[in-house]
Amino acid sequence: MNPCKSHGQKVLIDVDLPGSKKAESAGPLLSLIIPTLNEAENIPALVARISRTLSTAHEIIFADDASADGTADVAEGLRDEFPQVRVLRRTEHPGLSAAVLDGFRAARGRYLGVMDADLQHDQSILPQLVRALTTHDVAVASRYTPKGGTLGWSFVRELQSRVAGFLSRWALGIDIKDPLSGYFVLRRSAFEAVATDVKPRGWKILLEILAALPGARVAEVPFTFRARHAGESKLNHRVALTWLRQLRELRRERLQRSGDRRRSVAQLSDARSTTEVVA
Ligand SMILES: Nc1nc2c(ncn2[C@@H]2O[C@H](COP(=O)(O)OP(=O)(O)O)[C@@H](O)[C@H]2O)c(=O)[nH]1
Ligand SMILES: [Mg+2]
Repeated sequence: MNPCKSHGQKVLIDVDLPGSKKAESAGPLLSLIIPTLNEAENIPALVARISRTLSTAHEIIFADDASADGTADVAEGLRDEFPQVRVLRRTEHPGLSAAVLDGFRAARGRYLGVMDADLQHDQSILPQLVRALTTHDVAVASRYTPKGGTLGWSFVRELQSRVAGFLSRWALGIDIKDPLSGYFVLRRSAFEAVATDVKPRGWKILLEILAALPGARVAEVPFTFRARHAGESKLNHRVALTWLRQLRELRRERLQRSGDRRRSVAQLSDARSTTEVVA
């Protein structure tokens, strides 16, 4: 273990490579958390695709908010064929970020990941994301790297997304190209170092994690964001407003922290995250 300090928070960088004996012996390498709200039609195909793609030991944890369409039952039904599937039936504190955090807490893997249920997130880059964690703390599936993209979006939708990305970078003081991605993996040790700082505000849990890990080494892996397979998007104006509030609070907290830092003569480093595109 090689403890790195960033902004007074300890980030433990462990060096076991995926596939090594030690890595495999302690449970699955990767715990993939999939938050779900009415995704019953999507998850059989999703689980089959993930299982075909990942050769490393993994578990798939559905964090479901009492979906009316029986998503949790459908997921349970997959366990005979795919024993790596687990289901969290959530009854309190509904919400995407809260569901992801519950999934992280239930996870047994050394790496934690988040992916949407609707097949918009290309599972074929999962091995690349996992590999990136041998040298980085966080690996983000990115739509806005040169080889990434979005399929079937209107000009206005793409513009909204890019403006939202720009505002997020500004609020957090980071230069990650796709800070609003809902598809990412990170080392459990990195999450555990900041778990108490990560709040389940709104939808954008990656923003919370990046804000809490200002010295993190972040890799971005390009992918093409596809059209939703079945069902409906839950993104709405309320979600957008919550995101704006989240940004305001994250920026205020960041400025507060940097004010505290300036006042502290003991502060030795002013770590900023380092970002690298891994194509
Ligand atoms: N547990 C949980 N999952 C949610 C909630 N809202 C959305 N999701 C899931 O989060 C993922 C992203 O939502 P989606 O509607 O696809 O958003 P979009 O891709 O921005 O249109 C999907 O897997 C949804 O089922 C929620 O309130 N609770
Ligand atoms: Mg979606």
